[in-house]
Amino acid sequence: MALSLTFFAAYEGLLRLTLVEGRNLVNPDMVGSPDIYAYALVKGEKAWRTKTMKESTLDPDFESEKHLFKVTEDTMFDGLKIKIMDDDVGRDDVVGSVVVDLFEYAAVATDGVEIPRERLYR
Ligand SMILES: [Ca+2]
Ligand SMILES: [Ca+2]
Repeated sequence: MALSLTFFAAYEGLLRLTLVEGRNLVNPDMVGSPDIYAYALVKGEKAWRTKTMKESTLDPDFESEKHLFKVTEDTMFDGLKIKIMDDDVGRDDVVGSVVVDLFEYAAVATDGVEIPRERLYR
């Protein structure tokens, strides 16, 4: 009898996202400052939206708002999508968005993940 066994680590579990702050964001409006809120999504899970900041700002402090997402091996590949939005009457503007590759952070707790402004695309 011959056999082969290969162990693959399963990337499945709970992902805790803590939103800390945004700094020096690109203003989607010609005048004034945007009314920032954030929106995060893992495929197959209900999207999560923060409250809109009380004051208009390009340097939002998210006060470490937290949310848990269930991640499966399938949805792991799609990553964590985060959008920073400007609350408007009618259609909201996108301030910036990013897809975070979850494999980079699999199985370890990672604090202080910086996403440079250049990586936020609109
Ligand atoms: Ca706007
Ligand atoms: Ca607005």
